[in-house]
Amino acid sequence: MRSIIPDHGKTSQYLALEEQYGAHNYHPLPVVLDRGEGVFVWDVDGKKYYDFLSGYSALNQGHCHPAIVKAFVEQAQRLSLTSRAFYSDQLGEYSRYVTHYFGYDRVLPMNTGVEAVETAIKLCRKWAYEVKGVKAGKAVIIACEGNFHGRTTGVVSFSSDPASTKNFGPFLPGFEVIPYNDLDALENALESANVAGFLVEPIQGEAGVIVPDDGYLSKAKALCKRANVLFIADEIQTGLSRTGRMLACDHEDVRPDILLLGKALGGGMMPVSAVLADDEIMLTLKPGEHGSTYGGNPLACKTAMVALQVLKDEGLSANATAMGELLRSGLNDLGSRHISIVRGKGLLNAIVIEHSDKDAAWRLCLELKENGLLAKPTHGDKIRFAPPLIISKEQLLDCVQIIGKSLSCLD
Ligand code: IF1
Repeated sequence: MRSIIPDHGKTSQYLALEEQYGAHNYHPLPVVLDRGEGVFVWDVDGKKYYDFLSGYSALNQGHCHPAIVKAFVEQAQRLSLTSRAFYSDQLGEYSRYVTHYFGYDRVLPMNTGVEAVETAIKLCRKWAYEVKGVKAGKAVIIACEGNFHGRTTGVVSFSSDPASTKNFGPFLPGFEVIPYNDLDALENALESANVAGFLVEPIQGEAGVIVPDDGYLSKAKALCKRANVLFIADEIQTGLSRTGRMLACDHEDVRPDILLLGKALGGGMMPVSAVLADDEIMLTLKPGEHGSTYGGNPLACKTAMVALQVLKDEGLSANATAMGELLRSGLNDLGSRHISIVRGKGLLNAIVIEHSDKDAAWRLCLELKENGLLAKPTHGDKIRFAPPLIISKEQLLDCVQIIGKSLSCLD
């Protein structure tokens, strides 16, 4: 067990409970949180931390945002779920709001991010057979090496990460995986008439915040358009102001044929995801062909509308841009020999740790925790730095100081 269980009374009691009664599908940092507010969280022993993970970018608006909580509580006390067997007063309002917000004809509401990805796969295949004219059962969707689109068996079918695939087969056919950020590979893959879609993260999050070359997204979209293939952007992590624009695709003025949103769409309150597309694609789905018990529930609709409005009202894209530049320059100015790369866009960033000890990134995260900042390694030597987008300049500089101080534990 790599983590060092602290000897705080309460903390170790909670760690023991999860150790004994929970599945061991995660290896969390040994900290037990019981309160969140804005960029801060507190543990059960009353210690305060900066949250530099933001619930994997589900907390772009910060913890327990007052306006989002208010809307959530009011709706929860009024009507939380109707199922789609009946209409609700919130779904129509939300559908108009979110389609106008992003400029699409229609929205299909789901809950988790991976459900939005699975929905997009079905929608893309449906469109391929009924509009493009691909031979029945032959549709192919192109994905990228290093992708992360969720954890269902269908979606891990095109994962290149052994931790996501080992002993979970057999897998869903109909996918071709090509190198990320490689337009020649995409052009070659698009030569087949059976290709229905290209599913891509504008920045690969789990892979360690891999930012593709400028122009990759716009050229990829042009190649897809020329091949009559749907460009499907997974903006579940990169969207909603996280990279300094409302969508990461906006950096290159790319309009996805199918847009996937999740995480912060729920304002950190509950899972809310969405698939957005125009009529030609979305109306291929007929009643009874797809759905979900909670998809489009009134509580999610109300919460998502306020979560989206907060992004605009509080100028979170601009703040993510400014604070991201400050963070990357601050980290580079530390001049630490332990940091080999600082990369990211907006407030989706990562550092790569250079050290002989393979557990160095983990040890650094333990030291950061002791110094009041929570972050966690991804894929061993990378640490994602993704605070809530509401973070102030003073708070950001305080965090850079904490990171600088903590790096000495690797000397
Ligand atoms: C875990 C990180 C991973 C996502 C993109 C779809 C989904 C995700 C681009 C699925 C989810 C989460 C899942 C969580 C860790 C976190 C994550 F990059 F954000 F850190 F794994 F890559 N598309 N990402 O990032 O959304 O079904 O989870 O709502 O599984 O450990 P979901």
